[in-house]
Amino acid sequence: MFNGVSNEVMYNKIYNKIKKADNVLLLTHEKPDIDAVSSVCSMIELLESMNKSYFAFCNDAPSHQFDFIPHIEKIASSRGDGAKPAFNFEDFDLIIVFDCGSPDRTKLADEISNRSEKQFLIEIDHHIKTEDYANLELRDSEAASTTILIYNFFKANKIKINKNMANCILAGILTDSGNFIYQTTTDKTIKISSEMLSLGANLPRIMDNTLRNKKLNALKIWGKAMSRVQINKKYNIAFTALTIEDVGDLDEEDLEGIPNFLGNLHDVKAVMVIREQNNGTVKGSFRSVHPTANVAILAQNLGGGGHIKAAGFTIEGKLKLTDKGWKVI
Ligand SMILES: [Mn+2]
Repeated sequence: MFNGVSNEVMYNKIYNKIKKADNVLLLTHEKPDIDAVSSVCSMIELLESMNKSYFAFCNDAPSHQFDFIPHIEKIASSRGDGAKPAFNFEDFDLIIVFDCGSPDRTKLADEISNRSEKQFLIEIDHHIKTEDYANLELRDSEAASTTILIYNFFKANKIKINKNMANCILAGILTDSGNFIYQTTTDKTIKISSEMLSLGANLPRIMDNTLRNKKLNALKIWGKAMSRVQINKKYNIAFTALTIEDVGDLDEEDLEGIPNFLGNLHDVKAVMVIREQNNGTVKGSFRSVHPTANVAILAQNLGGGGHIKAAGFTIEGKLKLTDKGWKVI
C-alpha cells in the first residue's frame, strides 16, 4: 500500500498519466548509477513503443561503463545555453523522476518547485523518503532497486517486457543488490531476475560491464584503502580513508566499489570509507553489514542520507592524518 492506495491502483494511475501526456520529461539523480539510468531507459523503451514525445535528462553524463544499457545515449546531460536550451522545462506536461528522493539531486529543483499546475510530477523511488515533492509518489523502500518498481509497473499494466526492458531491469537489480548480497534481496528479487533472464536479459554482459570491469591501477588504490582499514571498537565500525593524492587521476566510478568490497569484512557492524574529493569536500560512504546497524541514521546525522544498508554524506573540508587518526579539517 502507498498512501492508503493499493499498489495496483497507483501503477494504473501512472500508466494513465503517461497515456494522456503530450510530452514527458524523464529525470534521475546527478552522478547516476546503473539503477538510475536503467530505470530511465526502460521507460524510454516504453515511451518509444507508444510514440510518445519525451526528453530524458540527467545532470551528469552517465559513465561510459554503462554504455551496454539500451537507450543510454538518449539521456542528455547538457542543458544547452540561454540562446539554445536543450529543453524547456515548461514544455512538459508530465515529469517522471526515478531513483531520486530529493529534487535537489535532479539539479532542477527550482523548476520542479515552480512548476505549473498543469505539470504533473510522478516520483518512482526505493530510497527512504526525505522530501515531499511529487503529485504522485510511488515508493517502496524495501525494494532492492527502482527497476523492481518499473517491473511491477509493467506487470500491473500488462505491458509486455521485451529484451531491452529485461536487460535494464536486471542490471538495476544486480547492481543495487550487490549481486544479491544485500538484505533487500528477497525471493521476489530472485524470481524477477530469473524471469528477466528468460525474457532475454544477458547476464554475462551485465556482469562483464559491472562486477568484472576493474582496472589494474584502480585495484592498486583499492589495495591502499584496504591496507589502511582500522576498526573503531566502540561502535564496531571498520573504516578507511583515501586522500586526493592517493587517488590521483583515477575516475570516481573506479572507486565506487570500495565500500561494497570492504563490506565483506567479517565481525563488524558497518563499514565507512571516507574519501577526499577535488571540489573541497569529503565524501563518506557507509555500508551496514549487520541486521541491526542502520547506516541511514548515521549518514543523516552528518547531513546525508540513503538506505538502511547503504548511505552516505558529503561535507566540506580536507582529510588529514593526525596522531589521533583521520580528521576532516
Ligand atoms: Mn537505486
